[in-house]
Amino acid sequence: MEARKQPVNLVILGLENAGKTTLLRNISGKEFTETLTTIGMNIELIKHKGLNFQAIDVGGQLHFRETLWQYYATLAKGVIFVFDIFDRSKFLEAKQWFEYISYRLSNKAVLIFLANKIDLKDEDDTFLTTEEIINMFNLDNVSRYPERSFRIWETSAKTGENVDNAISWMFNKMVDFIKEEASISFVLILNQKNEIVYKTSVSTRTDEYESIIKKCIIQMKDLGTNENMISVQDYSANIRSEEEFSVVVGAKSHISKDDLSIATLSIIQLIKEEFYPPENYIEQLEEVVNIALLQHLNNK
Ligand code: G3D
Ligand code: MG
Repeated sequence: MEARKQPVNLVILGLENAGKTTLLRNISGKEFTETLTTIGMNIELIKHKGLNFQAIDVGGQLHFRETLWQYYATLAKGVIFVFDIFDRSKFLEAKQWFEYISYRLSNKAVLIFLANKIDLKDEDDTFLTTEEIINMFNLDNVSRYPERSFRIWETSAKTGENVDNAISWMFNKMVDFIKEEASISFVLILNQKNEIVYKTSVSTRTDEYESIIKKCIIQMKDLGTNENMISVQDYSANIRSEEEFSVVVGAKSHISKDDLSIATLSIIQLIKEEFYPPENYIEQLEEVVNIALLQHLNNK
């Protein structure tokens, strides 16, 4: 299936005529690079800010498309559901698709609902109000999902009204999730005397286990090992001890040990290359750590 070759980041869904193609054009400011029609449905792709946006017409019979939707729902980092606020007649069909997708979406995916074509409100008063849409689509329920980031936006894909706001909101939520996933909870740098010369703690107080870590470093020196992975409370900490200094990186335990280990190593390397011994560079250590972590995350 051709569509599978494309990394899925952001999926734009909605019935035909909802405004997806117009939205893509608005986001990218141009025509799209590629259109796939191989699987009996129209898929349009653009790349924007390093993300792949795919617009797909939903509709027709659900069970024909089950596999495909399973695939999108598990991989998408964000879903934009577009609904034409004048399309009362197809509201039930749209609702069926919206529910199908929102229930299967990963908890960490960001979901936005675009109540689209608001520029036509002045000419025609048959539109569904946002309140009606929230009730009819049960949107209050969706936003109550644990961890779910969800919001409804009133947009005009044609004039661009609110499109930037909606997309930016979604981007920011996605970046938050990515950061959180890769999140490092604390970093400690210790000098030769095993004194802490730098510490940053994002989400936790480290003083409770600083003594555990220090003891561990002493043990490591006795044993002649220079790397160790320990668990303290619900954190994993990777300790690397060089001759003259040590670096400790801690994260919530669900993070892969390899990732943690590479993060620690990146900091060690940067210190060795340019900021050695670290106690002479106290002012710069914050930046050293950030640069090292960023490089590490970029290489992932
Ligand atoms: P789709 O890709 O979801 O099928 P399209 O929908 O983007 O092709 O849009 C369907 C029609 O609705 C198009 O009309 C498009 O111009 C119009 N449209 C989409 N979004 C808006 C909007 O926000 N406001 C208004 N007024 N029209 C919109 P045409 O006539 O070009 O086929
Ligand atoms: Mg289209």
